Amino acid sequence: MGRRCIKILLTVSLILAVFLTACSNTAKKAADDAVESSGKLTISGVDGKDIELTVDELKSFEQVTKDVTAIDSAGKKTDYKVKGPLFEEVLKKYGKTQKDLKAITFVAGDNYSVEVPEEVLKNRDIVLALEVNGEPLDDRTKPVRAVVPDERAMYWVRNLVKIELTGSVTKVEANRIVFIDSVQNNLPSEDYKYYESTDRVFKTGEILSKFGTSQDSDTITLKAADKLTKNEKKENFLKGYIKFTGDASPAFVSTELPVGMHVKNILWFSYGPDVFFSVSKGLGYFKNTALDDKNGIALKELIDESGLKGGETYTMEGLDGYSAEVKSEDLDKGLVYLNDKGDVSIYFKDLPKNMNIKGLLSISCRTNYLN
Ligand SMILES: Nc1nc2c(c(=O)[nH]1)N[C@H]1C(S)=C(S)[C@@H](COP(=O)(O)O)O[C@H]1N2
Ligand SMILES: [Mo]
Repeated sequence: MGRRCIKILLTVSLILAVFLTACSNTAKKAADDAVESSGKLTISGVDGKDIELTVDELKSFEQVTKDVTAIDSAGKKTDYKVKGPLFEEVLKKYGKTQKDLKAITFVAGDNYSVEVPEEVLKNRDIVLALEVNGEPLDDRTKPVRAVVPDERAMYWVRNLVKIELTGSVTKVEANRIVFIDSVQNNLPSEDYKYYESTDRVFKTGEILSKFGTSQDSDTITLKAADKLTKNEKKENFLKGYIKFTGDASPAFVSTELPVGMHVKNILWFSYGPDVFFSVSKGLGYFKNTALDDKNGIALKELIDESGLKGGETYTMEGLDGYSAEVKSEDLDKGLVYLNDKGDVSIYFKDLPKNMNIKGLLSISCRTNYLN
């Protein structure tokens, strides 16, 4: 073998060595990618079908990069740089736009879920983030993190595995207010460990079945004193309790759902035509109204907040079954307050005393009374 031959052999083995290293790197990278891309995102209800997208498929859409700030319920801010396709781009492929959707629900692998309402879909971008701060998503967060810039972190769902394109949320008109403060002591209650304290709770199913008039809606709407309004699936709501003593009460809590799905400081929640209202929360929410020697919530404000409209007369009912009626033109003479025993009470200025009720259970109106 000549010198020249050895040189060729060396060159060939060098090329081979480089080639082999490259090969094994490619193999390793492919393996990594397989792990990273293992998750799938399902979009359900696309013209009645479910669509499954792998992370690789999501990467084939145009990728956007955004600097975003998350704000949690405590007002804490965190900055991120996120990268991934826009939900709108993905929908476009199936001939849809988020602007036409009434609501969607993000569902995570850890059972967290949240409905994204129409106003958010109309006004905000939704990034299906595949990278945060230049890094692939961690185990708790992959395959996708939903990011909705300028909306609360409640919508920034980690471990996003499904997006349901829910049909229209049929809104039933409210026609009855039931006071949570009045029913809480008339429902079976139990102890509930809430962080450091032990508070009292009743089952959500109890209040709906005992005091609700209709059972056929599949959504509950909750409004908190910080103005957060959210819809929850009945199925999830029934997994929990209303905590009516201690911090943040009334609160929707559940040991079966992630804490992010709890709702603190409930002003009201509605189910079908019934609005379950907290007077104790309302006292801090509305400006104080004074009527003669009493302080509380103007009846008109309470009725407007609850969305009861169009009634000619409103029927007030006490826990003891006593009832009285008030005409709509007299609503501004009424005051709802808690008396010295903590009972929900109603008082009218310059109207017959038999309209004043202690232990007020409900106020209902009949719409289309004349039709
Ligand atoms: N999968 C999943 N995503 C989730 C939650 C959760 O419990 N599970 N909590 C949500 C809520 S309520 C908030 S405030 C933020 C918290 O985001 P962080 O963990 O990045 O601070 O994530 C949201 N996304
Ligand atoms: Mo949260």
